[in-house]
Amino acid sequence: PQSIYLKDYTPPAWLVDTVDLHVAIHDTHAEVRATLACRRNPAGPGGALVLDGEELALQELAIDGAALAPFCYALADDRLAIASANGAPLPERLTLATRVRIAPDANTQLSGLYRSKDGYFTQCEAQGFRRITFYPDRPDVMARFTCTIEAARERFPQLLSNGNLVATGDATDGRHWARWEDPYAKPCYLFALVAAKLDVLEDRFATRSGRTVRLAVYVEPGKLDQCGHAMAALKKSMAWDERRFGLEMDLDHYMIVAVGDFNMGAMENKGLNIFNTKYVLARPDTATDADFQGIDRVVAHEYFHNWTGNRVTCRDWFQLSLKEGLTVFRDQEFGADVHSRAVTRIQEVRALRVAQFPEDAGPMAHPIRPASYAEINNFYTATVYQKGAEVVRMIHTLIGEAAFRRGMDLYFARHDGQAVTCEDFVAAMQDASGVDLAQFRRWYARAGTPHLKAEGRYDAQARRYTLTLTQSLAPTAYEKRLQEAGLAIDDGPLHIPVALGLVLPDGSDALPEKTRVLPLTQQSQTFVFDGIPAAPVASLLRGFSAPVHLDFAQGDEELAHLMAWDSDPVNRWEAGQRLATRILLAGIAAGGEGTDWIPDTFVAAVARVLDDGLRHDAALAAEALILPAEQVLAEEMAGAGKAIDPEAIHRARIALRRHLAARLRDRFEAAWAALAPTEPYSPDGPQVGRRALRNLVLGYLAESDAEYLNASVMPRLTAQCSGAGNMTDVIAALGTLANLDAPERTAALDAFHSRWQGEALVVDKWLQVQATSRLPGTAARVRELMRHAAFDIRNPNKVYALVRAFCAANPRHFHAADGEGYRLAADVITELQAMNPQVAARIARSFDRWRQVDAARQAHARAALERIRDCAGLARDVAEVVGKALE
Ligand code: BAL
Ligand code: ZN
Repeated sequence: PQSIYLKDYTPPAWLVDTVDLHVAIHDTHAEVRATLACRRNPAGPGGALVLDGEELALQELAIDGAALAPFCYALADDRLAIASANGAPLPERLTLATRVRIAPDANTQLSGLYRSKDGYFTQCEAQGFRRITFYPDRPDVMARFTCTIEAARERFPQLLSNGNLVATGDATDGRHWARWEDPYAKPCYLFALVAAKLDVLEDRFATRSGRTVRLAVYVEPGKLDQCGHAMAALKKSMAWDERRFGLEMDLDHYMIVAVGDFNMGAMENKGLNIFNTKYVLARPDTATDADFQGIDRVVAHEYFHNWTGNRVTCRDWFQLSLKEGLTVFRDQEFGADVHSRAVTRIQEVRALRVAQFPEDAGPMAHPIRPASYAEINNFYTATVYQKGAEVVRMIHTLIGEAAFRRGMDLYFARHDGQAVTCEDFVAAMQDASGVDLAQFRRWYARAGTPHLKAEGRYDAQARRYTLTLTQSLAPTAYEKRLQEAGLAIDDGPLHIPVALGLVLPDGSDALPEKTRVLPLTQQSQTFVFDGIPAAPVASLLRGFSAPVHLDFAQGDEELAHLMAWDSDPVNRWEAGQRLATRILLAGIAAGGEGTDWIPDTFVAAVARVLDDGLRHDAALAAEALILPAEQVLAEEMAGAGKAIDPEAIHRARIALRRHLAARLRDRFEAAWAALAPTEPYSPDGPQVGRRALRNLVLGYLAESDAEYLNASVMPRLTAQCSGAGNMTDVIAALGTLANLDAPERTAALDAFHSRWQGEALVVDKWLQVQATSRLPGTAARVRELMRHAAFDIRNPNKVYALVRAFCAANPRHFHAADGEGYRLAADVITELQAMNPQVAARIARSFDRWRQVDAARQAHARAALERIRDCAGLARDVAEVVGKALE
């Protein structure tokens, strides 16, 4: 597919000041009338009035009240270009009126206006509005919207859009209408409309300036008992944004609508967020602790977009990380403040390693502000979001909290109501802090994960520690492509904040400020620390201060010292991960066979972490006892230039778990008993950590020999599946059972399905635990489940729960030596791409690392990719992903 380039950006030729929409929903179609007050942009390139439009049946077209003769305009599949007004040149200001028909019931892409169950919903980011009406569909065209919705009253009692409800009324034939007016100019990607029968939970929030905002969470009838947590999260987010950033809600209404068919997690439409049900509905018996926390974070994220995204938006889609990286940073900070800062950070680092580092090393590698793309929907990625947040975090680290806040204030003072670039954000941070961020800007333009090599030396006589840091960043597929297109690459060194601590033999910090941020700006730089009384163990990148690969030759003893003493909890965790990774790589080299490669010191360290967790922080211990993921180990192999061996990785990881289970059984049993719940379930506070650790321990115990497993562990697993009152414990046990080849497995899965078949989100969990099972035959079971009544390929959540879980979270089966995993993925992608290209393209990303597996697997993967590539009428989304994979 054709790429578009950031360098080709030109301002819009025409601007739109106001939009008056009238959307009438009928049984067979919807009719959309749009009246746009347009004016020529004095800063634009001139020329015709070009409007985007897809799958719109044009009924009427008029300028300033006069119908346009066909010779005045050209209508193509994706646009309408108006060159003149019935022979006269277009006036500088004009009113354009269009009437189109659309078919929301046939809209399986879930972009634009579509039907879900019995209601109608919209998703306009990035380019869905052009599927509703003709419009210059680009974020730098900002207009004030009025929207009137008309539909049958009985079937669609709620008619919602952005802003304030200004009028309602009855129409003929049992129909009614509602008119909404949004006082803020916005890009059309923030437009939203809902016509449905929904229950509503209402509340109020008093802003600190004394205004009252009406809050409403709309859900499918009968689900009101599942939306209290989302409402509480919304109120917490509003209070937090006032406290931390001085940002208040600016509308009288703030509505969240939950819908079961949704491509993304949620959408920040102005005043009318539309959410995937997954991030709204929760009750202790239906949702896990992770679900509750996911709701907190996504509700906060969408709310925070009201300022970072809506009040100040993106000039073009290359700037997507301007709003997404910044808003993820904000929701991360919210998570850190309302939950545990350390645990939140550890989970972010883990997610970055599992998803973003592989992306940065694969065929779809791109910087947080890409210079080109073929399909913008493919760039809602871990890089734009998570690495984008890391880049914002690095600015925060370099300039400090107070200057960061001043930078935010300046950003809003300068750009409120504008569509701007990443450069504008960095400029505000630089100007407010006085810190030169010129070199830092390279983070926006370079793809790939930098390597940071560290070498430390201690001179006892001089009481001096010397640290030499060297950075390197090899070109990725992205840079090669840019070069082929004749575009320059700025490959100078990056500005990397390296947060360092020096941990003394007694465990204390040698530096008076404990942690010092070293600004690494050269390719290689030496830092000297005087007055260090004894040989320290360096703790580098505390808090994961930069998204890099660290290459630092520290011995097992040193890592064990950091695990025990580092004052930074993230680096205590990190030391454990590095030690475990080293051991597992040795195990992988041994084919995952035997246990000679497991040192006793590691077993002792695990025991210590467990004891510590029981005494202090169970949540941190639970994080520490999760071994590095198979995907992370795969990246380690690839980084060392070896072919990824998914079987050996899997075997080694299980062998280590079994060894720990055997050696530490008594400790695990004691922990299981000590962590028994003592109070009624709540998804907050220390309980979450205790449950996480207890379930983790149960998972280890389930790795015991058959005799102990059957006699002692299986009864607890089955009892927990059927008897626990909360989904966290139920699903932990069911997930463990799903890995066991035992009759109890089938019974538990069947019982779970019977109990929960009416709750779509819980059924997703049932699909997911089966898709991620270790057991042989999992691919066949996934195929069987695709034919089960519980599965629906048109529902993204079902595809994510079953197919994406299999492809992305079950590496051993996805990369099966016989190619069955790849064939399964190709079968789904070829079927799905015609219905929902966005979701199909996400599944296609599972092939990102196909060139890193062995030759036999590569042959199977290539065959699958070529089959997708050759599929008739292949959607652009999938064509870009597969095309880049095969380059
Ligand atoms: N803007 C798309 C959904 C989100 O990132 O909030
Ligand atoms: Zn977002």
